[in-house]
Amino acid sequence: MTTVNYFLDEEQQMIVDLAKKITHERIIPIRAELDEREEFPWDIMGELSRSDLFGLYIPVEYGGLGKGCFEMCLALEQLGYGCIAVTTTYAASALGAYPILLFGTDQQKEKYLPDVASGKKLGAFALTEAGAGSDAAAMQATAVEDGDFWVINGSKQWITSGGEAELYTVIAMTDKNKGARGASAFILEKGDEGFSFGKKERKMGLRASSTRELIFKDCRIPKDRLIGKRGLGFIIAMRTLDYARPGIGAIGVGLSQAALDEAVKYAKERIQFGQPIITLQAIQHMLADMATQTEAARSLVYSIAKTIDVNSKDFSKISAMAKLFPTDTAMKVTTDAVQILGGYGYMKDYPVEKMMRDAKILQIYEGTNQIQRNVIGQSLHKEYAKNS
Ligand code: COS
Repeated sequence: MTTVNYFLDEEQQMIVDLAKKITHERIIPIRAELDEREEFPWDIMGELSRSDLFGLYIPVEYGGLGKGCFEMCLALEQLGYGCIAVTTTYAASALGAYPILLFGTDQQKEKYLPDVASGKKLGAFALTEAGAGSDAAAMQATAVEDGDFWVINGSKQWITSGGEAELYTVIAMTDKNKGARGASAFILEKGDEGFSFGKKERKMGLRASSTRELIFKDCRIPKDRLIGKRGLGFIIAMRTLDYARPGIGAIGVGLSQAALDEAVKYAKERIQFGQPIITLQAIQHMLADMATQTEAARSLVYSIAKTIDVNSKDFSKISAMAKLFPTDTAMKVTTDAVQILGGYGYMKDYPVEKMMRDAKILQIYEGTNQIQRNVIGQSLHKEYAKNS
């Protein structure tokens, strides 16, 4: 049987094999329990840390492996096959570190990146607020200069790894009347005075990942915690999301593949009308669409991630595509997997109900899929205006 060959080199294949091993040996056996107990996956984070995967995208001089967006996507796909709550915890650490990696000073990189690369410290990214989701520029948290310090006030909502992470990239307004140009990015450390956490959210899916509010009350941090320049915060946040979104697509590919595999396995075993249901054309057509869409999503993520690694200039549009299609696909494929398993699929005895609950967040976080369509649409508008 021929499968699509993506011609991975030796190192890339090693990354895939390593992440696959962790998924099958460490994640799949306990994912239902973690989900049920809403338990943060510290043991698995330890395993990822020992296997050097936390440093995949971090340059060698800061203790990482110096790989790119493509290798990150390969790892995220394999881990996403096992459990996207665990994988999101891993990915969120990168999201927290990207602003420092992309815009930080040498001192900031030296101080913070080695601990993220080793997995000793988890990172987190804080942009969203209660009243500022898709409209990120509507944020209300403020940072005011006071001598050698910045004083931060306000809150951030639904922050992945909130309370568990040690490092937080926080976007706050430094010049409220300047809109998106009035935001700045800061590094916050767990334990900073005036920085606390709200209650742990209870969620439909992604239950092993911790989601919390961050609360800042006259939180004073040294001046050197500013990332990049004052006023660059919104752009830093958008560039960070540009880098991270293909990874969310890759998680969607892994989840789709897992749901497809479960559906095929079940359809071969389930006897109705005297035959395995995989012999029924109605089921075959569903599986054919699920397989084709999953492969299309994988091809899209891989080719876009490779493009980003080679040409890292203006890639908002393709990055949004790499998030949009695979995550809509994951929602569809997991829903169809539940349908194929029927009553069994709706029960917790099979993994597909968790997969379907988990899939929903992929269409919402790191920019809703409506926002991805906006980003793509606005890029097209600009491109065609330029070319006409
Ligand atoms: N890279 C660099 N700069 C960018 C950018 C990007 N990807 N996207 C926007 N900008 C710049 C714009 O060029 C503009 O700069 P100027 O002031 O120099 O013109 C500035 O940022 C504001 O851009 P825009 O006017 O498009 O901002 P909006 O407030 O209309 O924001 C979007 C629109 C869709 C870009 C934004 O609100 C968004 O992405 N929302 C989703 C947020 C999100 O993903 N939340 C999840 C949080 S993480 S779980």
